[in-house]
Amino acid sequence: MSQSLFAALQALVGARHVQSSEEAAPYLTDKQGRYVGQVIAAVHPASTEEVAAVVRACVATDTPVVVQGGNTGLMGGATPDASGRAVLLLLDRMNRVRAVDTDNDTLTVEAGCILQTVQEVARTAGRLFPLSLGAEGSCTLGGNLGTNAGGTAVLRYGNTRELTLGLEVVTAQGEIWNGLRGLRKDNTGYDLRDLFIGSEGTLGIITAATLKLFPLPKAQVTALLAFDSLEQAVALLSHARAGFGASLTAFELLSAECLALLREQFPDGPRPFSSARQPWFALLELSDNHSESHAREVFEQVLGEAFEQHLLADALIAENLAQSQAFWQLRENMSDAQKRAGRNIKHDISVPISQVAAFVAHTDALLQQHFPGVRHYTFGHLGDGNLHYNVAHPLDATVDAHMAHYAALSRLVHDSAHAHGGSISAEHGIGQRKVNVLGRYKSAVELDLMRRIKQALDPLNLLNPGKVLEDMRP
Ligand code: 2HG
Ligand code: ZN
Repeated sequence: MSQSLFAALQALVGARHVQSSEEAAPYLTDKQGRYVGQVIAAVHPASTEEVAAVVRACVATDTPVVVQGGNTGLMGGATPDASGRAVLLLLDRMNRVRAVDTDNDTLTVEAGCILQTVQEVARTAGRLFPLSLGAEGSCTLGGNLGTNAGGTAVLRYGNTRELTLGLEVVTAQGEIWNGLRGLRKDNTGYDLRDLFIGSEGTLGIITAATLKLFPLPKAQVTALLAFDSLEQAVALLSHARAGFGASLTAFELLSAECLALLREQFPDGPRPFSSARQPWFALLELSDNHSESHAREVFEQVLGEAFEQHLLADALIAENLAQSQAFWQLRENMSDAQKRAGRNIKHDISVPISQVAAFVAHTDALLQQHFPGVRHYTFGHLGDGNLHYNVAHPLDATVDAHMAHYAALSRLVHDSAHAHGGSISAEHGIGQRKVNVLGRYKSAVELDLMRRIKQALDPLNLLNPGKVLEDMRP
């Protein structure tokens, strides 16, 4: 069976574009090195029609289909299981720009485009595509859509879902839905677009999208702020939202522990505030559609008021692009700094911004009580109420001993986020990592609705089985 499917796939996309499990090894381990899969084949179709034909061949042989973008996800959502039954679909050959419409401020691109390329295409057209995240040099638009990626500009522009007007999708039956509409208003029934976005390849294969473009800002001001407490950072955020309005484009948090880790892991990197005593820092960015001088004037006024009202302890304002990039480098290196320091227990929770300080105080204390000595690396998208509440091993324990507590420790963190009105995953999705814990936080009604949607769209349960929801194969 699998031999004839392999040959059928070769006939559909060309023998050069079908790899064996051994040849596809780099795609079969997730970024964290936690999951390792096996496949019948990895297939690289060149067009939507070829994707549809591959899906039909898989349906005919009852073969699961797992789609993968840049393999930068953190939840194992794009890694096939170890059974070797699935076909892995890679859209790297589908990286064409289909249309740029500057009057409509839209861009239509295929799912295999690298995010950075999408940003560059927009820039060349004199526009901004604002989705921005650490992995942008290697993650793909398809992966961003599949996971409803967030990143560092959500505060101003929203998640991938808010940046998308239309989609092209290959269904679980191998049909093509052309929903590439460039409409900002369309009330003609159920919103299929928003259903496919964030479904992690479990409801359909997104092959192209029509994206929203924005004006390129004329000037940006970046500052690194220091705070005496998290409450103070939250109060400053509120002040900055009121003062800057829609010009506030980023508000990213780093704890003092994070800055210390960055200095340790990137000794040649930037070292702002290296002798500061404050426990919390935030990277603030303001984008201005007038001019550099206007941006700085507004910035200084709002920050001046903030100092008067004791809403911050200190501020470093980037004087030029190089300094601004250095501040951003700190933030973007944070995930890698932790990776270099060894495995840790990661979270991407969100809570209402008004609950952030209470959540951190409560959860830090709880973890010290149950897992004394664990080290907290809390950073992330404070402007969205989304924290990477990551926990590293105590210095007197091994990484392995710490990782053995993964489920119990995460449960405390997730329970705490839930109790503070939050979510257990604001950004990284469910993948396979969180499938088993989802039921604890979603009501039976909500889970049942999700299962019924999955059954309606993918009755044979062939699309990325076992991700988001437990594997529903009989
Ligand atoms: C980030 O915001 C990413 O840098 C990764 O979402 C977070 O590595 C992490 O925990
Ligand atoms: Zn993040």
